[in-house]
Amino acid sequence: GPSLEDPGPALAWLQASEARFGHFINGRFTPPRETFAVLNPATGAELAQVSQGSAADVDAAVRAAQSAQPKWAALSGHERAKHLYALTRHLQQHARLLAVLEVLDSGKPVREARDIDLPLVIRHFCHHAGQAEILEDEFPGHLPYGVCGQIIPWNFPLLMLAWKVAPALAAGNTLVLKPAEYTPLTALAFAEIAREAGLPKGVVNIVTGDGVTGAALVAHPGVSRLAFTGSTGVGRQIRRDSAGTGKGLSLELGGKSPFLVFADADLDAAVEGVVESIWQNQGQVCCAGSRILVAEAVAGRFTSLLKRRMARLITGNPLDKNTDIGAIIDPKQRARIADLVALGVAEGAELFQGAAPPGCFYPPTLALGVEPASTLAREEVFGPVVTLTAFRTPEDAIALANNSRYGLAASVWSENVTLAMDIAARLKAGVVWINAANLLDAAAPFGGIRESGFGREGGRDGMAEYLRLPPARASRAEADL
Ligand code: TXE
Repeated sequence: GPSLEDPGPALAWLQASEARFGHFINGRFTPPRETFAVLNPATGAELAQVSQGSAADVDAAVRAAQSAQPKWAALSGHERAKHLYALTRHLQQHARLLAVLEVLDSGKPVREARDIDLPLVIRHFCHHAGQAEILEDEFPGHLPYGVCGQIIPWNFPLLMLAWKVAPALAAGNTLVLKPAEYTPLTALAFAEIAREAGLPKGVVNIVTGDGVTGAALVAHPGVSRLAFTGSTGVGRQIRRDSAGTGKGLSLELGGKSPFLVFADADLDAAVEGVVESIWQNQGQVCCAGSRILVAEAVAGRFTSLLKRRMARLITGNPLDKNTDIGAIIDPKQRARIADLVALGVAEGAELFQGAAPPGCFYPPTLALGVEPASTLAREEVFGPVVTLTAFRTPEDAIALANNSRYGLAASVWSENVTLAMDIAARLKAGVVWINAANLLDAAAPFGGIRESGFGREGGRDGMAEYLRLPPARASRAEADL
Protein backbone atom coordinates (compact mmCIF):
# COMPACT_ATOMS: atom_id res chain seq x y z
CA GLY A 1 0.00 0.00 0.00
CA PRO A 2 1.02 3.65 -0.24
CA SER A 3 3.47 4.97 2.32
CA LEU A 4 2.08 8.38 3.14
CA GLU A 5 3.83 11.22 4.88
CA ASP A 6 1.65 12.48 7.75
CA PRO A 7 0.28 15.95 6.88
CA GLY A 8 -0.95 16.38 10.49
CA PRO A 9 1.77 18.66 11.91
CA ALA A 10 1.71 20.93 8.84
CA LEU A 11 -2.09 21.16 8.97
CA ALA A 12 -1.89 21.88 12.70
CA TRP A 13 0.57 24.69 11.97
CA LEU A 14 -1.93 26.11 9.45
CA GLN A 15 -4.59 26.07 12.18
CA ALA A 16 -2.47 27.50 14.95
CA SER A 17 -0.06 29.80 13.18
CA GLU A 18 0.01 33.28 14.45
CA ALA A 19 0.39 34.28 10.84
CA ARG A 20 -3.28 33.47 10.07
CA PHE A 21 -2.39 35.11 7.56
CA GLY A 22 -1.31 38.70 7.51
CA HIS A 23 1.99 40.08 6.27
CA PHE A 24 5.17 39.81 8.33
CA ILE A 25 6.29 43.39 8.86
CA ASN A 26 8.75 44.67 11.46
CA GLY A 27 8.82 41.35 13.31
CA ARG A 28 5.08 40.79 13.66
CA PHE A 29 2.11 39.65 11.64
CA THR A 30 -0.36 42.32 10.57
CA PRO A 31 -4.07 41.52 10.91
CA PRO A 32 -5.38 40.08 7.62
CA ARG A 33 -7.67 42.38 5.61
CA GLU A 34 -8.46 41.57 1.97
CA THR A 35 -7.57 37.89 1.51
CA PHE A 36 -7.39 35.22 -1.18
CA ALA A 37 -7.55 31.43 -0.98
CA VAL A 38 -4.45 29.26 -1.20
CA LEU A 39 -5.25 25.77 -2.51
CA ASN A 40 -3.62 22.37 -2.35
CA PRO A 41 -3.04 21.65 -6.07
CA ALA A 42 -3.30 17.88 -5.56
CA THR A 43 -6.80 18.01 -4.06
CA GLY A 44 -8.15 21.49 -4.77
CA ALA A 45 -8.85 21.88 -1.04
CA GLU A 46 -8.40 25.30 0.52
CA LEU A 47 -5.37 25.45 2.81
CA ALA A 48 -5.54 29.04 4.01
CA GLN A 49 -6.76 32.56 3.38
CA VAL A 50 -3.77 34.81 2.77
CA SER A 51 -3.57 38.61 2.57
CA GLN A 52 -3.45 40.45 -0.72
CA GLY A 53 -0.74 43.07 -0.17
CA SER A 54 -1.66 46.66 -1.02
CA ALA A 55 0.72 49.48 -1.92
CA ALA A 56 0.31 50.68 1.70
CA ASP A 57 1.39 47.24 3.01
CA VAL A 58 4.43 47.28 0.72
CA ASP A 59 5.24 50.79 1.93
CA ALA A 60 5.02 49.74 5.58
CA ALA A 61 7.30 46.76 4.90
CA VAL A 62 9.88 48.86 3.01
CA ARG A 63 9.91 51.44 5.81
CA ALA A 64 10.50 48.71 8.40
CA ALA A 65 13.36 47.35 6.28
CA GLN A 66 14.80 50.87 5.90
CA SER A 67 14.86 51.57 9.60
CA ALA A 68 16.38 48.17 10.44
CA GLN A 69 19.07 48.36 7.76
CA PRO A 70 21.75 50.66 9.26
CA LYS A 71 21.99 48.62 12.45
CA TRP A 72 22.06 45.33 10.54
CA ALA A 73 24.78 46.62 8.21
CA ALA A 74 26.79 47.96 11.16
CA LEU A 75 27.12 44.46 12.63
CA SER A 76 30.39 42.79 11.74
CA GLY A 77 30.19 40.00 9.18
CA HIS A 78 31.00 37.64 12.02
CA GLU A 79 27.94 38.82 13.99
CA ARG A 80 25.64 38.53 10.98
CA ALA A 81 27.05 35.03 10.48
CA LYS A 82 25.91 34.10 14.00
CA HIS A 83 22.37 35.11 13.06
CA LEU A 84 22.53 33.09 9.84
CA TYR A 85 23.86 30.03 11.69
CA ALA A 86 21.00 30.39 14.19
CA LEU A 87 18.52 30.56 11.29
CA THR A 88 20.16 27.46 9.78
CA ARG A 89 19.72 25.53 13.04
CA HIS A 90 16.09 26.54 13.43
CA LEU A 91 15.31 25.63 9.82
CA GLN A 92 16.93 22.26 10.44
CA GLN A 93 14.70 21.74 13.50
CA HIS A 94 11.58 22.49 11.46
CA ALA A 95 12.72 20.76 8.26
CA ARG A 96 10.08 18.03 8.39
CA LEU A 97 7.19 20.44 8.88
CA LEU A 98 8.49 22.77 6.18
CA ALA A 99 8.90 19.90 3.71
CA VAL A 100 5.32 18.69 4.21
CA LEU A 101 3.91 22.23 4.15
CA GLU A 102 5.76 22.77 0.86
CA VAL A 103 4.19 19.59 -0.52
CA LEU A 104 0.67 20.63 0.50
CA ASP A 105 1.13 24.10 -0.97
CA SER A 106 3.02 23.26 -4.20
CA GLY A 107 2.07 19.67 -5.11
CA LYS A 108 5.66 18.48 -5.39
CA PRO A 109 6.46 14.90 -4.32
CA VAL A 110 7.40 14.64 -0.66
CA ARG A 111 10.54 12.67 -1.50
CA GLU A 112 11.80 15.71 -3.40
CA ALA A 113 10.78 18.28 -0.78
CA ARG A 114 12.45 16.19 1.93
CA ASP A 115 15.59 15.08 0.05
CA ILE A 116 16.22 17.99 -2.33
CA ASP A 117 14.45 21.25 -1.43
CA LEU A 118 14.95 21.32 2.35
CA PRO A 119 18.59 20.14 2.37
CA LEU A 120 19.42 22.76 -0.28
CA VAL A 121 17.59 25.48 1.68
CA ILE A 122 19.49 24.66 4.86
CA ARG A 123 22.79 24.36 3.03
CA HIS A 124 22.17 27.76 1.43
CA PHE A 125 21.77 29.53 4.77
CA CYS A 126 24.76 27.70 6.21
CA HIS A 127 26.93 28.56 3.20
CA HIS A 128 25.98 32.23 3.40
CA ALA A 129 26.71 32.33 7.12
CA GLY A 130 30.23 31.39 6.01
CA GLN A 131 30.13 34.08 3.32
CA ALA A 132 29.25 36.66 5.97
CA GLU A 133 32.23 35.54 8.06
CA ILE A 134 34.72 36.08 5.24
CA LEU A 135 32.95 39.11 3.77
CA GLU A 136 35.43 41.76 4.93
CA ASP A 137 38.37 39.76 3.50
CA GLU A 138 36.66 38.82 0.26
CA PHE A 139 35.06 42.17 -0.53
CA PRO A 140 37.04 44.83 1.31
CA GLY A 141 35.27 48.17 1.47
CA HIS A 142 32.14 46.94 -0.34
CA LEU A 143 28.78 48.18 0.91
CA PRO A 144 25.33 46.63 0.94
CA TYR A 145 22.65 48.18 -1.27
CA GLY A 146 20.21 48.92 1.53
CA VAL A 147 16.71 47.48 1.11
CA CYS A 148 16.21 44.60 -1.34
CA GLY A 149 12.86 43.89 -3.05
CA GLN A 150 12.62 40.19 -3.90
CA ILE A 151 9.95 38.45 -5.97
CA ILE A 152 9.88 34.68 -6.31
CA PRO A 153 7.91 31.97 -8.16
CA TRP A 154 5.94 28.94 -7.04
CA ASN A 155 8.05 26.05 -8.27
CA PHE A 156 10.63 26.05 -5.42
CA PRO A 157 9.01 28.40 -2.92
CA LEU A 158 11.34 27.96 0.03
CA LEU A 159 14.48 27.34 -2.04
CA MET A 160 13.95 30.50 -4.08
CA LEU A 161 13.41 32.37 -0.80
CA ALA A 162 16.72 30.98 0.47
CA TRP A 163 18.53 31.96 -2.74
CA LYS A 164 17.31 35.54 -2.34
CA VAL A 165 17.29 36.03 1.44
CA ALA A 166 20.57 34.39 2.52
CA PRO A 167 23.04 36.42 0.38
CA ALA A 168 21.10 39.66 0.92
CA LEU A 169 21.34 39.27 4.70
CA ALA A 170 24.96 38.08 4.65
CA ALA A 171 25.92 41.24 2.76
CA GLY A 172 24.18 43.57 5.25
CA ASN A 173 20.99 44.33 3.36
CA THR A 174 17.49 44.11 4.76
CA LEU A 175 14.61 43.00 2.57
CA VAL A 176 10.99 42.75 1.58
CA LEU A 177 10.12 39.48 -0.11
CA LYS A 178 6.95 38.67 -2.00
CA PRO A 179 6.29 34.95 -2.44
CA ALA A 180 4.18 33.68 -5.36
CA GLU A 181 0.42 33.86 -4.81
CA TYR A 182 0.11 30.07 -5.32
CA THR A 183 2.67 29.20 -2.64
CA PRO A 184 3.03 31.77 0.16
CA LEU A 185 2.81 29.38 3.12
CA THR A 186 6.42 28.31 3.65
CA ALA A 187 7.51 31.96 3.39
CA LEU A 188 5.13 32.78 6.27
CA ALA A 189 6.42 29.79 8.22
CA PHE A 190 9.95 31.01 7.51
CA ALA A 191 9.03 34.41 9.00
CA GLU A 192 7.93 32.71 12.23
CA ILE A 193 11.14 30.68 12.29
CA ALA A 194 13.29 33.77 11.69
CA ARG A 195 11.64 35.45 14.66
CA GLU A 196 12.10 32.33 16.80
CA ALA A 197 15.80 32.33 15.79
CA GLY A 198 16.14 35.88 17.10
CA LEU A 199 16.58 37.73 13.83
CA PRO A 200 16.17 41.45 14.60
CA LYS A 201 12.79 42.87 13.60
CA GLY A 202 12.52 44.60 10.25
CA VAL A 203 15.46 42.70 8.72
CA VAL A 204 13.18 40.24 6.89
CA ASN A 205 9.68 41.35 5.86
CA ILE A 206 7.22 39.21 3.89
CA VAL A 207 4.32 40.72 1.96
CA THR A 208 1.98 38.24 0.26
CA GLY A 209 -0.13 38.92 -2.81
CA ASP A 210 -0.16 38.69 -6.59
CA GLY A 211 1.54 40.59 -9.40
CA VAL A 212 -0.09 43.85 -8.33
CA THR A 213 1.69 43.58 -4.98
CA GLY A 214 4.89 42.67 -6.84
CA ALA A 215 4.60 45.72 -9.08
CA ALA A 216 4.17 47.96 -6.00
CA LEU A 217 7.40 46.53 -4.58
CA VAL A 218 9.22 47.10 -7.88
CA ALA A 219 7.99 50.72 -7.98
CA HIS A 220 8.82 51.62 -4.36
CA PRO A 221 11.53 54.31 -4.22
CA GLY A 222 12.86 52.94 -0.91
CA VAL A 223 14.03 49.73 -2.60
CA SER A 224 17.61 49.87 -3.90
CA ARG A 225 17.96 46.42 -5.37
CA LEU A 226 15.48 44.07 -7.05
CA ALA A 227 15.77 40.34 -7.64
CA PHE A 228 13.19 38.37 -9.58
CA THR A 229 12.74 34.74 -10.57
CA GLY A 230 9.78 33.92 -12.77
CA SER A 231 8.45 34.20 -16.30
CA THR A 232 10.32 35.98 -19.07
CA GLY A 233 7.32 38.24 -19.70
CA VAL A 234 7.16 39.54 -16.12
CA GLY A 235 10.97 39.82 -16.03
CA ARG A 236 10.83 42.06 -19.08
CA GLN A 237 8.11 44.16 -17.41
CA ILE A 238 10.19 44.56 -14.25
CA ARG A 239 13.23 45.60 -16.26
CA ARG A 240 11.14 48.24 -18.04
CA ASP A 241 9.49 49.42 -14.82
CA SER A 242 12.83 49.83 -13.00
CA ALA A 243 14.78 51.33 -15.93
CA GLY A 244 16.33 54.66 -15.06
CA THR A 245 15.67 54.34 -11.33
CA GLY A 246 19.21 53.26 -10.46
CA LYS A 247 17.92 50.15 -8.72
CA GLY A 248 20.15 47.10 -8.95
CA LEU A 249 18.47 44.18 -10.73
CA SER A 250 18.95 40.49 -11.40
CA LEU A 251 16.53 38.34 -13.36
CA GLU A 252 16.30 34.56 -13.47
CA LEU A 253 13.79 33.68 -16.15
CA GLY A 254 12.68 30.77 -18.29
CA GLY A 255 14.61 28.17 -20.21
CA LYS A 256 14.50 25.47 -22.87
CA SER A 257 17.62 23.65 -21.87
CA PRO A 258 19.22 21.00 -24.10
CA PHE A 259 20.20 17.55 -22.84
CA LEU A 260 22.89 16.14 -25.16
CA VAL A 261 23.58 12.41 -25.31
CA PHE A 262 26.65 11.40 -27.32
CA ALA A 263 27.17 7.94 -28.84
CA ASP A 264 29.71 6.89 -26.19
CA ALA A 265 27.53 7.96 -23.24
CA ASP A 266 26.53 5.57 -20.45
CA LEU A 267 22.95 5.30 -21.69
CA ASP A 268 21.48 3.91 -18.47
CA ALA A 269 22.98 6.79 -16.49
CA ALA A 270 21.75 9.26 -19.12
CA VAL A 271 18.20 7.87 -18.80
CA GLU A 272 18.34 8.49 -15.04
CA GLY A 273 19.66 11.94 -15.87
CA VAL A 274 16.55 12.60 -17.99
CA VAL A 275 14.34 11.55 -15.05
CA GLU A 276 16.11 14.06 -12.79
CA SER A 277 16.20 16.69 -15.47
CA ILE A 278 12.62 16.84 -16.78
CA TRP A 279 10.56 14.82 -14.32
CA GLN A 280 11.72 16.49 -11.14
CA ASN A 281 8.98 18.78 -9.77
CA GLN A 282 6.62 17.85 -12.67
CA GLY A 283 9.04 19.56 -15.08
CA GLN A 284 8.22 22.92 -13.48
CA VAL A 285 11.92 23.70 -13.25
CA CYS A 286 13.53 26.65 -15.01
CA CYS A 287 16.68 24.65 -15.85
CA ALA A 288 14.80 21.45 -16.86
CA GLY A 289 16.40 19.59 -19.76
CA SER A 290 13.33 19.81 -21.97
CA ARG A 291 15.09 19.05 -25.28
CA ILE A 292 16.89 15.72 -25.57
CA LEU A 293 19.40 15.71 -28.42
CA VAL A 294 20.79 12.22 -28.98
CA ALA A 295 23.42 10.83 -31.37
CA GLU A 296 21.76 9.04 -34.28
CA ALA A 297 23.84 5.90 -33.70
CA VAL A 298 22.26 5.29 -30.27
CA ALA A 299 18.94 7.13 -30.68
CA GLY A 300 16.86 3.93 -31.12
CA ARG A 301 18.39 2.16 -28.12
CA PHE A 302 18.21 5.28 -25.94
CA THR A 303 14.55 5.87 -26.86
CA SER A 304 13.50 2.36 -25.91
CA LEU A 305 15.42 2.49 -22.62
CA LEU A 306 13.74 5.82 -21.86
CA LYS A 307 10.24 4.51 -22.67
CA ARG A 308 10.80 1.51 -20.42
CA ARG A 309 11.85 3.84 -17.58
CA MET A 310 8.87 6.15 -18.16
CA ALA A 311 6.47 3.26 -17.78
CA ARG A 312 7.75 2.80 -14.21
CA LEU A 313 7.28 6.44 -13.12
CA ILE A 314 4.46 6.94 -10.64
CA THR A 315 2.34 10.08 -11.00
CA GLY A 316 -0.06 10.89 -8.17
CA ASN A 317 -0.45 11.78 -4.49
CA PRO A 318 2.48 14.06 -3.56
CA LEU A 319 2.38 12.83 0.06
CA ASP A 320 3.07 9.25 -1.09
CA LYS A 321 6.78 8.53 -0.68
CA ASN A 322 6.69 6.36 -3.83
CA THR A 323 5.40 9.16 -6.03
CA ASP A 324 7.80 10.41 -8.70
CA ILE A 325 5.59 13.10 -10.26
CA GLY A 326 3.16 15.15 -8.19
CA ALA A 327 0.47 17.69 -9.04
CA ILE A 328 0.72 20.57 -11.51
CA ILE A 329 0.57 23.88 -9.63
CA ASP A 330 -2.84 24.98 -10.93
CA PRO A 331 -5.53 23.85 -13.43
CA LYS A 332 -4.72 26.85 -15.67
CA GLN A 333 -1.08 25.81 -15.82
CA ARG A 334 -2.13 22.21 -16.56
CA ALA A 335 -4.34 23.42 -19.42
CA ARG A 336 -1.40 25.40 -20.80
CA ILE A 337 0.74 22.24 -20.83
CA ALA A 338 -2.03 20.24 -22.54
CA ASP A 339 -2.54 23.00 -25.14
CA LEU A 340 1.17 23.14 -26.00
CA VAL A 341 1.30 19.35 -26.35
CA ALA A 342 -1.83 19.38 -28.56
CA LEU A 343 -0.17 22.03 -30.71
CA GLY A 344 2.90 19.79 -30.91
CA VAL A 345 0.78 16.89 -32.15
CA ALA A 346 -0.87 19.16 -34.73
CA GLU A 347 2.63 20.11 -35.87
CA GLY A 348 3.53 16.43 -36.37
CA ALA A 349 4.87 15.24 -33.00
CA GLU A 350 4.35 11.63 -32.01
CA LEU A 351 3.68 11.15 -28.28
CA PHE A 352 4.68 8.51 -25.80
CA GLN A 353 3.04 9.06 -22.39
CA GLY A 354 3.02 7.41 -18.98
CA ALA A 355 -0.03 7.23 -16.77
CA ALA A 356 -1.57 9.95 -14.59
CA PRO A 357 -4.62 10.00 -12.30
CA PRO A 358 -7.53 12.37 -12.98
CA GLY A 359 -7.27 15.85 -11.50
CA CYS A 360 -4.50 18.40 -11.70
CA PHE A 361 -1.92 15.86 -12.88
CA TYR A 362 -0.08 15.45 -16.17
CA PRO A 363 1.68 12.26 -17.26
CA PRO A 364 5.38 12.10 -18.17
CA THR A 365 5.45 12.79 -21.90
CA LEU A 366 8.03 12.11 -24.59
CA ALA A 367 7.48 13.88 -27.92
CA LEU A 368 9.23 12.38 -30.95
CA GLY A 369 9.46 13.79 -34.46
CA VAL A 370 9.43 17.40 -33.27
CA GLU A 371 10.78 19.83 -35.88
CA PRO A 372 13.34 22.29 -34.46
CA ALA A 373 11.23 25.21 -35.74
CA SER A 374 7.98 23.97 -34.15
CA THR A 375 6.33 25.41 -31.05
CA LEU A 376 7.05 22.41 -28.83
CA ALA A 377 10.77 22.64 -29.63
CA ARG A 378 10.92 26.37 -28.88
CA GLU A 379 8.47 27.28 -26.12
CA GLU A 380 9.03 26.59 -22.45
CA VAL A 381 6.27 24.09 -21.52
CA PHE A 382 7.01 24.12 -17.78
CA GLY A 383 5.57 20.63 -17.42
CA PRO A 384 6.73 16.99 -17.59
CA VAL A 385 7.17 17.13 -21.37
CA VAL A 386 10.43 16.44 -23.21
CA THR A 387 11.22 16.41 -26.93
CA LEU A 388 13.75 14.03 -28.50
CA THR A 389 15.69 14.79 -31.67
CA ALA A 390 18.57 12.82 -33.20
CA PHE A 391 21.77 14.51 -34.39
CA ARG A 392 24.52 13.31 -36.77
CA THR A 393 27.72 15.13 -35.73
CA PRO A 394 28.88 17.08 -32.68
CA GLU A 395 28.62 20.22 -34.84
CA ASP A 396 24.92 19.44 -35.49
CA ALA A 397 24.42 18.85 -31.78
CA ILE A 398 25.89 22.25 -30.86
CA ALA A 399 23.86 24.05 -33.53
CA LEU A 400 20.62 22.39 -32.37
CA ALA A 401 21.42 23.02 -28.71
CA ASN A 402 22.11 26.72 -29.29
CA ASN A 403 19.04 27.18 -31.48
CA SER A 404 17.01 28.82 -28.68
CA ARG A 405 16.31 32.31 -27.42
CA TYR A 406 17.02 31.03 -23.92
CA GLY A 407 20.37 30.18 -22.33
CA LEU A 408 19.92 28.92 -18.80
CA ALA A 409 21.39 25.42 -18.57
CA ALA A 410 22.61 22.43 -20.57
CA SER A 411 23.60 18.86 -19.82
CA VAL A 412 26.22 16.86 -21.75
CA TRP A 413 26.54 13.08 -21.57
CA SER A 414 29.70 11.37 -22.85
CA GLU A 415 32.38 9.07 -21.45
CA ASN A 416 34.93 11.21 -23.33
CA VAL A 417 35.59 14.06 -20.91
CA THR A 418 37.69 15.98 -23.44
CA LEU A 419 34.78 15.95 -25.91
CA ALA A 420 32.31 16.88 -23.18
CA MET A 421 34.42 19.82 -21.98
CA ASP A 422 34.90 21.02 -25.55
CA ILE A 423 31.15 20.85 -26.23
CA ALA A 424 30.35 22.54 -22.89
CA ALA A 425 32.55 25.51 -23.79
CA ARG A 426 30.57 26.04 -26.98
CA LEU A 427 27.07 25.87 -25.48
CA LYS A 428 25.21 29.13 -24.93
CA ALA A 429 24.16 28.50 -21.34
CA GLY A 430 24.82 29.93 -17.90
CA VAL A 431 25.26 26.47 -16.37
CA VAL A 432 26.51 23.27 -18.05
CA TRP A 433 26.46 19.89 -16.31
CA ILE A 434 28.59 16.99 -17.54
CA ASN A 435 27.15 13.52 -16.91
CA ALA A 436 24.71 15.14 -14.46
CA ALA A 437 21.60 17.29 -14.52
CA ASN A 438 19.81 19.78 -12.24
CA LEU A 439 22.66 19.67 -9.74
CA LEU A 440 22.55 22.76 -7.55
CA ASP A 441 24.95 23.85 -4.85
CA ALA A 442 25.07 26.94 -2.66
CA ALA A 443 28.73 27.44 -3.60
CA ALA A 444 28.15 27.30 -7.38
CA PRO A 445 26.79 30.37 -9.17
CA PHE A 446 23.50 29.77 -11.02
CA GLY A 447 21.93 32.00 -13.66
CA GLY A 448 21.32 32.50 -17.34
CA ILE A 449 22.25 34.37 -20.47
CA ARG A 450 20.10 35.56 -23.39
CA GLU A 451 16.37 35.67 -22.53
CA SER A 452 16.99 33.50 -19.45
CA GLY A 453 18.11 36.66 -17.67
CA PHE A 454 21.25 37.96 -15.98
CA GLY A 455 22.93 37.93 -12.60
CA ARG A 456 24.08 34.93 -10.55
CA GLU A 457 22.84 33.30 -7.36
CA GLY A 458 25.16 31.23 -5.20
CA GLY A 459 28.87 31.30 -4.44
CA ARG A 460 31.10 34.35 -4.54
CA ASP A 461 29.43 35.72 -7.67
CA GLY A 462 26.06 35.56 -5.95
CA MET A 463 27.43 37.50 -2.97
CA ALA A 464 28.87 40.17 -5.26
CA GLU A 465 25.34 40.79 -6.59
CA TYR A 466 24.29 42.09 -3.18
CA LEU A 467 27.22 44.45 -2.70
CA ARG A 468 28.12 47.78 -4.21
CA LEU A 469 31.68 48.48 -5.30
CA PRO A 470 33.81 50.35 -2.77
CA PRO A 471 33.08 54.09 -3.01
CA ALA A 472 36.36 55.03 -4.73
CA ARG A 473 35.80 52.61 -7.61
CA ALA A 474 32.15 53.55 -7.86
CA SER A 475 33.04 57.20 -8.37
CA ARG A 476 35.60 56.28 -11.05
CA ALA A 477 32.90 54.29 -12.86
CA GLU A 478 30.61 57.32 -12.70
CA ALA A 479 33.34 59.52 -14.15
CA ASP A 480 33.62 57.12 -17.10
CA LEU A 481 29.98 57.75 -17.91
O1 TXE B 1 4.86 33.37 -13.44
P1 TXE B 1 5.00 34.90 -13.04
P2 TXE B 1 3.50 32.51 -13.60
C1 TXE B 1 7.36 30.54 -16.28
C2 TXE B 1 6.81 29.25 -16.77
C3 TXE B 1 5.37 29.35 -16.41
C4 TXE B 1 5.11 30.81 -16.64
C5 TXE B 1 3.92 31.41 -15.94
O2 TXE B 1 6.96 29.17 -18.18
O3 TXE B 1 4.57 28.56 -17.22
O4 TXE B 1 6.27 31.42 -16.18
O5 TXE B 1 4.01 31.32 -14.52
C6 TXE B 1 5.02 37.96 -9.60
N1 TXE B 1 5.45 42.84 -11.20
N2 TXE B 1 7.96 30.41 -14.98
O6 TXE B 1 2.49 33.30 -14.37
O7 TXE B 1 3.74 35.61 -13.30
C7 TXE B 1 4.08 36.85 -9.22
O8 TXE B 1 3.15 37.30 -8.28
C8 TXE B 1 6.06 42.22 -10.21
C9 TXE B 1 9.37 30.19 -14.95
O9 TXE B 1 3.11 32.01 -12.29
O10 TXE B 1 6.26 35.39 -13.65
C10 TXE B 1 5.05 35.80 -8.70
O11 TXE B 1 5.45 36.11 -7.37
N3 TXE B 1 5.85 40.93 -9.89
C11 TXE B 1 9.94 30.41 -13.61
C12 TXE B 1 6.26 35.97 -9.62
O12 TXE B 1 6.11 37.27 -10.19
C13 TXE B 1 4.97 40.22 -10.62
C14 TXE B 1 9.15 30.02 -12.45
C15 TXE B 1 6.35 34.92 -10.73
O13 TXE B 1 5.15 34.82 -11.43
C16 TXE B 1 4.26 40.84 -11.69
C17 TXE B 1 7.73 30.33 -12.61
C18 TXE B 1 4.55 42.21 -11.97
N4 TXE B 1 3.97 42.87 -12.99
C19 TXE B 1 7.20 30.48 -13.85
N5 TXE B 1 3.45 39.91 -12.23
C20 TXE B 1 11.38 30.10 -13.44
N6 TXE B 1 12.26 30.88 -14.08
O14 TXE B 1 11.75 29.22 -12.71
C21 TXE B 1 3.62 38.77 -11.55
N7 TXE B 1 4.52 38.95 -10.57
